[in-house]
Amino acid sequence: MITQRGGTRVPIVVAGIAIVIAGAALAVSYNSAAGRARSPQAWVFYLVTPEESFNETVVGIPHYIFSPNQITVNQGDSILIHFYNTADDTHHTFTLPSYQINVDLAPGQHQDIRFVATEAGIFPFGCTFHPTTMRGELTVLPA
Ligand SMILES: [Cu+2]
Repeated sequence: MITQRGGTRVPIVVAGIAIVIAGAALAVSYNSAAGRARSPQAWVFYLVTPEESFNETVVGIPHYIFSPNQITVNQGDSILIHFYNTADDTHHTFTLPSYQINVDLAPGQHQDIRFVATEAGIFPFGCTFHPTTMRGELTVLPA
């Protein structure tokens, strides 16, 4: 008798927990879908300046790049970029002319860059010291 009572209660409890979890999952997916459509997002990026493995003296171009080199946000979003010059022997800049941003860092330094993506479009950014290889694009999707 005790085994039967326990046997009937466990499935009911399990079903109840499953319903609560399913309801929470629906609420999360509904809220995130609504958030994407209506409210601005706050983005945080870490931008670093690694070296590619080729010998820049032999190849004849700098071996520095931006990582990442593609940033995509929605119009109206706020952006925080933690920009790190990870080189130990050269300056690097993060230069985004369309948003009037030009940050020059000495080796080993970092700086936070904050702005709001008010204008939609595709905006090139680069390093003024190594424009051949240190380049990327900020894509701001229209609201
Ligand atoms: Cu550079």
